[in-house]
Amino acid sequence: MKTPLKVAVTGAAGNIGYATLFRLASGDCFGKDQPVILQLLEIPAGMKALEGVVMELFDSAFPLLAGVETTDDPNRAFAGVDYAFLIGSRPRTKDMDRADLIKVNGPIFTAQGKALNDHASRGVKVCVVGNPCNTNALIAMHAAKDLPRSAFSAMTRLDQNRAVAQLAAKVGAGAGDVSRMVIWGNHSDTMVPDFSNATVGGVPVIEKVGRDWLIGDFVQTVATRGKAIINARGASSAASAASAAIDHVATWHFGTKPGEWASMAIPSSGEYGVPAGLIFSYPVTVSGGAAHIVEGLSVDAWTQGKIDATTQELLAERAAVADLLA
Ligand code: NAX
Repeated sequence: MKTPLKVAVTGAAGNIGYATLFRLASGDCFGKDQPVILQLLEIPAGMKALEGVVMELFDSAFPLLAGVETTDDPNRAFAGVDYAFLIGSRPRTKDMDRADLIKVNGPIFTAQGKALNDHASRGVKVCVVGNPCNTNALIAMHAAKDLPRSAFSAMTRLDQNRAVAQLAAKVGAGAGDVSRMVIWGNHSDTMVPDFSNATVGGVPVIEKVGRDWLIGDFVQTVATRGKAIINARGASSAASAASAAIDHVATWHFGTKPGEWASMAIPSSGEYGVPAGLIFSYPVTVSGGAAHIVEGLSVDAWTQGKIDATTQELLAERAAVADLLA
């Protein structure tokens, strides 16, 4: 039996946390032979609900679940962890704009970045889901002075998965037939779904469905899918967000398949003209636990214009939290 991996999940009693835990415990993320110890963080008000979640985990009798701990103290939640899913944060309410959201959630990620710095495994890998996830990852990374910057990422995999599903449905293929469909930039309305290298069954999607649909309905549908789900379900995406978080971390753990790309928001070193230091979603390959930005792609003017806009948004978000990055 392998040594259990220690996995922290914050906001563990929330909607996405709830959906993530059962996938982790069943081996969907780290493999069907890899035990896990779950270290679950909630705020004090969430601890009672978390007790119920833990009862359900127990009742599922998962063979791979080697332990569950719950706490409202980030220092305990992150003790020795190999992976951390930072999901918990305050959701945006009707009276809040994005700037308000950044202000209320930023300090959470300063505290959690410090706790990761002081207590996590030196090889920890952190996936930030809580919004605004790129900028929250930036804040946590700055607070974790002793961890490598490469320990931090934010999730744009849900946007990628949504795009893949739309393409597959349009051509009547399976999601597994779609390759190299990637997202650039921020996880927000300014995200850039980049279909220019995407293929279905090895054929470029542009040939299959035409550019007009791609730059029109397709991009619009992907960018506004979150709102469409809220309108239909009366609640924001949860199971699909959890599934994307599992995909993101599984790719980080196992690597990309030969020829495959994934989307991960990771610290920029200036690639494709993006200011260094921003947490920016790029097409990546992953091997040996390290994400490598796919370099040398030619970016057309339409895509570049959108990359510039999403970059400007991330710069504005960074400016709004400058006090947390000192
Ligand atoms: P919920 O409100 O259902 O759950 C959030 C949970 O976090 C609650 O249980 C709350 O008690 C807990 N929490 C709050 N502050 C905390 C803290 N300081 N430490 C630990 N736990 C804390 O929200 P949910 O639907 O689960 O969404 C969670 C986050 O994911 C939100 O910020 C949401 O905007 C974001 N999303 C990100 C997505 C992405 O693609 N990156 C997509 C889905 C989702 O919108």
